[in-house]
Amino acid sequence: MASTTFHKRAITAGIAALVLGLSACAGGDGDSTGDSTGDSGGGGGDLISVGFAQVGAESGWRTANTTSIKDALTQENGFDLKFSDAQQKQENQIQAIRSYIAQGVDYIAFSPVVESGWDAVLEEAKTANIPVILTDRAVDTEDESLYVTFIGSDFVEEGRRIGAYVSETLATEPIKVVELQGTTGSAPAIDRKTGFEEATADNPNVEIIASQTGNFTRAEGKTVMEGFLQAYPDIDVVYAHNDDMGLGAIEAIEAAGKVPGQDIKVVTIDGVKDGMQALADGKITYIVECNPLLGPDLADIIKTLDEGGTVEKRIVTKDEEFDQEAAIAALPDRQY
Ligand code: GYE
Repeated sequence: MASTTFHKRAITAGIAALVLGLSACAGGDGDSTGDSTGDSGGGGGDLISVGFAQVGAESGWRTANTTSIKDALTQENGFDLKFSDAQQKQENQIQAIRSYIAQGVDYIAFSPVVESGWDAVLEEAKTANIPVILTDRAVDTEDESLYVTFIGSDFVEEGRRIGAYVSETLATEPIKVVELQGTTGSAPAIDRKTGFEEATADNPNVEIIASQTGNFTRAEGKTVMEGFLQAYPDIDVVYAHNDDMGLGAIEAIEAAGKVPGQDIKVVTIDGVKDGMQALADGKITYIVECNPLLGPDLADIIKTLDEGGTVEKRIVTKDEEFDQEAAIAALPDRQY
């Protein structure tokens, strides 16, 4: 597949040079990080054009991820990046991908907001000979030829690791756990739930009494937690699928006159600055990291493919985990 890609780009490079020559007088200096409807010209014949369809700006993780992508896929680094924000809506993402196909970009990369429902648009990209790279989140498809590679964390493993911490450290006596799930139907929400349940299944002290989506945002995490606090007076642990929902839950816990970290323990996934600060302050009790800095690897993958090379079908990024002491040590050098 990679060599097909290379040929396609080699051929279109010739055509692009012609088109650029003709359209140069039309101006269009091309905002390389403009939205998907921006002009498709964009700076210079031998740049690799990449359409990136981002999920949204729902969390600190996402903001760090977007910065990483934009910082890596610069013109200086050989890229013409077209970037779009789908505001957590699948239809917006599909529209952005279609627009990248229409513009004839060299590569498409995206982080699918939900797992299912991508086959049709990915078929269109395949027909147009545009390689697709999944970053961060997976798609659920039977046809693996619809994408070149998937780079991102192992979300089931993240759930398992936080579950193991809860089971081994917090559940030495019976505990009641509430779960704040990520976006319904998204890979990280599905997988982090699965991993946590797996790791706590054989400990009868762990009882998950409620589980609801907070859509990965601080505001919704807070609202859902307010409801949980009213319905269940005896919550011991909050398992939030990301830091932002955990931080929203902390606001709700404090507003209810309880002390996070003491009356109710909060454990989360991500490890962004605000989460790590709350861990250092004792308000969050444990964090399993999810590394958002995927930009440099994405740039490498595309360059490799562009030179006719091949890449692994699945590239798993490494994540650490932090308690309070580790968070205090890590914070001064934390990049995001
Ligand atoms: O954990 C969450 C974000 O897909 C791994 O999406 C990502 C998740 C991340 O909104 O904060």
